[in-house]
Amino acid sequence: EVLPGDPEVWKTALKAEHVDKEDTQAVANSVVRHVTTTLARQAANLDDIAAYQATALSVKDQLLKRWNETTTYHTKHAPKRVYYFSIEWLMGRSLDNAVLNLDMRNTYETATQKLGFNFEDLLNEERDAALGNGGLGRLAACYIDSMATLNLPGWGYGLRYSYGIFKQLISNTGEQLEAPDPWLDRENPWEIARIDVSYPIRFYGRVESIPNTSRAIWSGGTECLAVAYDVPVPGFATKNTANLRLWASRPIQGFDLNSFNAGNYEASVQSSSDAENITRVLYPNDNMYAGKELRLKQQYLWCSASLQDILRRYQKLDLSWEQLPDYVVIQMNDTHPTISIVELMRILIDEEEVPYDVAWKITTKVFAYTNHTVLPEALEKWPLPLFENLLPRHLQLIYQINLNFLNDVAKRFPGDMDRIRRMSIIEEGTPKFVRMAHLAIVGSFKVNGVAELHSQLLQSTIFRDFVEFKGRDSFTNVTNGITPRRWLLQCNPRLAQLITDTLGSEHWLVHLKQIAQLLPMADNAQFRAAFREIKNENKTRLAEVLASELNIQVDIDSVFTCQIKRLHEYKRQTLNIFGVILRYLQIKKATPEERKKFVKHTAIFAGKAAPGYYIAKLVIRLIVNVSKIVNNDPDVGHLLRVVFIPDYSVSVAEVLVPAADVSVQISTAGTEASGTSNMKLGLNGALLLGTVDGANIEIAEDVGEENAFLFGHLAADVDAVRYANSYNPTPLAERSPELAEVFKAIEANTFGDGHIYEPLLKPIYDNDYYLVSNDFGSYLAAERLVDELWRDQEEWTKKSIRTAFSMGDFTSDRSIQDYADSIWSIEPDPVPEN
Ligand code: F55
Repeated sequence: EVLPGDPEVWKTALKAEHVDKEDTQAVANSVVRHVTTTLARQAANLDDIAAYQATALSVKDQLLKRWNETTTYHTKHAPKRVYYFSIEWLMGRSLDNAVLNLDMRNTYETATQKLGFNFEDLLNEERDAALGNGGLGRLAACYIDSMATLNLPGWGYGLRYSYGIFKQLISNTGEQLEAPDPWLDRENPWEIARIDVSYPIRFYGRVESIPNTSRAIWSGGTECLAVAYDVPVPGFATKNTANLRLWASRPIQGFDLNSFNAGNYEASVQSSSDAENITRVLYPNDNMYAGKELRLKQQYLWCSASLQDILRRYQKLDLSWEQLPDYVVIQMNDTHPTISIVELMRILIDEEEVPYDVAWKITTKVFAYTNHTVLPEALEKWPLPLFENLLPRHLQLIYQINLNFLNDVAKRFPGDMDRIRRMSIIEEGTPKFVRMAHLAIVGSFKVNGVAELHSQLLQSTIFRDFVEFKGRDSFTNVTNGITPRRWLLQCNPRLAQLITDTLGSEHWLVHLKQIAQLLPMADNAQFRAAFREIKNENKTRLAEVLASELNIQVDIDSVFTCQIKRLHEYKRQTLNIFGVILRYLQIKKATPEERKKFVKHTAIFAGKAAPGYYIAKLVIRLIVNVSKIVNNDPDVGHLLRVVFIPDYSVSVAEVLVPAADVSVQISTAGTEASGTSNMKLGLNGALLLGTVDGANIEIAEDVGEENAFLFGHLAADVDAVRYANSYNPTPLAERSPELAEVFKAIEANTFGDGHIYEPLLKPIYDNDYYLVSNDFGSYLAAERLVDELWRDQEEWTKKSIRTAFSMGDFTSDRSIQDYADSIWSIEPDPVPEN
């Protein structure tokens, strides 16, 4: 490498910058340098916030060196790369994760201690990067961790929202209130603003076709800029550092000079604030499509900027466009980035003058699409007039894509007009709609679901026509996974240490299958005691938080059941809270003698409801109001506690997950695509109480059905039960006498005004789409098995150990390896050690 200027000065300077992993003094120096220079603070008045920031900046310096080496190496080596397009990145906190991955946790802990700080306190000063709603956004975060760890050349692309998912407050009446999440107020030490990396983005305007070509000129409308912010993502125990590039929208100019000069100041700043508004806030819906123009602007800005960036990088290689798929693969996390298929076509045809058919051939070798839901209300479809107004050229290209596609369908299935109507990218009606999932399938070389059952259901139901047209090989499954670095090493350090000590090495953290070697330890009484001791310590830590933050006293000898996920009818938090209510009624009815026989329960709930989702919010209200009555009833004593933890987040999950005894995964069969909290909780030893749905099925298979509590109707039977519920409904008391008793108690104002819950209860009386009444009986039976097993703590611990150590397949390393092998065709490319 040629160094400019005096190479000796360079070498000495670079050497002075080097920090040895174990050099506490060098780490302290680097922290203090940030205190005194970057933050301009003095040692004497340094609070935890500033100490955290200086520590984070020091760690970022370490990451950036590795990031630089990785990008320099990959630029030279030019391997095929994967680009993971996700509109959500639910990263959580970075400091603990980074020092663990760098193998510098002890050094930083000691260094900050010597500077007068408690490292744990500093960790708690960090705000979560909560740029996601739930499973989909957290999946992207686990995946980029695994891409870095597996040394795969890959980048993430997303949006830098000024405000992440809203902060959830609970009012005195138990209602969810939303407040903004100002996560950037204290600045973000983990990002680097690349003001030199920005791209223009156009909206609206007009299209002029160029005669005798497929080309057109799109002009007019409004323009803004997408500016890059890079977040380095370290791999575990490797130099490779991935990049997460997030775009922020900015005006092209600070203000409009014409209006300004004419004295119209408001108008002069209007267009610039419109531009800034595009990436202002994350849309807070999960599994629910909203159809707002601003959201389509977000999607287009993100996709267009990312593609311009990728193509600029590719053009430096000086190859033909036909070779693009040998160097670039784009994985679409759901349909949100589908417009990038059309954007690539537009750039190739209109700007690069590639013939239409050649452009289509290239494009359809670049994209692959992951589906995350079969729920019809979640499928993205844009009203055609809105779409045409905002992206007129893209709509033209979609028409062309659709025309060619439907011609091919007609050739394969002559005369089958109904099939053509079903498969069209455009849905007929008033208005018409653009069906993004259809566009995503047509433009991709591979489509995958996120668990076996889900992938099967996709192929046999909503995408069936497409399987018949494109062939089975275009459809596959990649079961989700979670990173064991965050979801075991970081959140449960004592269990991680026990595993490392017993196995004699840390290799399991990158080869999770190895923990299966510990399965025989379930029969070792001493190991069981150690394992249980760790669980109890984690429960104690949670109990302390609940006491200090929520003023709720819980008994750590009770069984901690955890249902921690977004609120949604299909996830059936209802089943759980109705079960709690029944337990409460039974305790109330019991004699003091009988009460002694109850198993003590602590029912823990956490999760946010979409602000516009009335029924989901009502479920929160019911849970909170039940908790108030139950927790303060002297008849109940320690037999039952109900806890709703407000403002669920990644960092809250890191405290809950290691403390859970039971993992509550009770969606209506066929509705939860995969689930990932089932994996986090299982890996930390929680027993699965679940329906035969999503990844529960694969988890139960691996841990052994005798170690889990499965219940409920099967996916194959749901339609028939639904049909019976709505066309020939039997009274609720016949479907479930226990549930009828629960509803009666609610309606009798046992938990406050009963009538407010009518919108929640009535649909269950009337047609019970989610089979709450039909599954309640078998849910209660499963709970009885839980209670029975809890009475035998040795048996319980055996099953808990077997659960944890059977989770080897649910690491995101395995998922990412599956993607790399069967979809992306990319190889590890580790940065050489020097
Ligand atoms: C967010 C916005 C829209 Cl418009 C649609 C969906 C979402 C969203 O958050 N979806 C989501 O989280 N889906 C979940 O994805 C997980 C990861 O694959 C699955 O485990 C889970 O089953 C699924 O519901």
